[in-house]
Amino acid sequence: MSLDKLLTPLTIGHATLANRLVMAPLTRSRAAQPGDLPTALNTTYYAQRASAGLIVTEATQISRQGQGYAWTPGIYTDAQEAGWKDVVDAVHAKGGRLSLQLWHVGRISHHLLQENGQAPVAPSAIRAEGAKSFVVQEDGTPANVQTDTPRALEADELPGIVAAYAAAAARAKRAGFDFVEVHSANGYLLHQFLSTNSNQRTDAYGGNLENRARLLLEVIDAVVGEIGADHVGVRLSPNFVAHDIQDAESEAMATYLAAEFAKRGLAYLHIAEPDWVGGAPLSDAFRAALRSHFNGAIITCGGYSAESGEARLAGGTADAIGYGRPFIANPDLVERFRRGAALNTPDQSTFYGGAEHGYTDYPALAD
Ligand code: 8OZ
Repeated sequence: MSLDKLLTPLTIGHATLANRLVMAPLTRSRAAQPGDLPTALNTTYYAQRASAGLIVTEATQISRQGQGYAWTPGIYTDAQEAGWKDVVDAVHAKGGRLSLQLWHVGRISHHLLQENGQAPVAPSAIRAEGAKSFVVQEDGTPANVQTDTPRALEADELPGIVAAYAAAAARAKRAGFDFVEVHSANGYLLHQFLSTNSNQRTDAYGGNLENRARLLLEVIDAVVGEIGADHVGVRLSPNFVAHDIQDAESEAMATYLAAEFAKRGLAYLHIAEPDWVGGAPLSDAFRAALRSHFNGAIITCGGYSAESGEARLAGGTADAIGYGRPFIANPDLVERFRRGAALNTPDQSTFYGGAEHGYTDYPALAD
């Protein structure tokens, strides 16, 4: 089958991508310790995948408070920024583009990851039942553990969280990223504010749809103020059901937000589709509603093949397709799609943690 759409350039915000394959954000848990630093190995991994139209980096915490898993990288120290600059320079040298995904996990965390062993923070003091953090325990052994009961954020703490996103965006700009992507999906802090069951606040940040959206929009405005709307994307996951998120209003929220993002001129909206974690598949009517409310580029992500991605683009409700697992196992995924070549199979046992194996040693096609 010809991939006329997937292999066509796309202008998003200020930049033109060489094709419409987006490398999805993928947590790989290989940052250097201490300091949660991007490394030369991370640079090699991203540079191997530079032929993607756009690389969205692994989720990157904007603060120590925003961390929920050991060994994920940050973007709040000078050394982290320097590590990311090396990643950006290597990808740019190969003609690629990158978006840094800005992350605060909220309640999906554990006191062993927090400063002074404090409780994690969230809109309300409601534990995410069944959700796991990844920690290094006091005896030095790593483990997946039930997340802690969070402490509800005071209203006067929220400006500090907004400022941490803005500071992270400023660092991303200095490191040379083409975009930042505000992670408001998958049950993390901003999604916890959006969702009816995780946000039980009675102040201006809860109680109705507009109030639940307020923190995200304040974050977006602060990030836009720092780097410009044409450098900013955002990720949402309507119908997402993991991390103890249950929200009958998630489609209405996404549609409302799409219009708010359009008013602000954001570069792109990235949708994490629910089917791979469970949750009702997105309907065509909902996809069309997002399209009609948002005038920037729409990236959609979740279990696509070359063929189903091409068909989605042909259907007109998305401009680019996010590929996750295929990019883990195929650094040259774009070339493989172009040639109709077979794909390497990803090895789940090496997704998180470790070193080169399962990270930078997947073979590219022979020339
Ligand atoms: C897998 C493992 C840890 C984190 C997400 C940042 O789902 C993640 C994540 C995925 O957005």
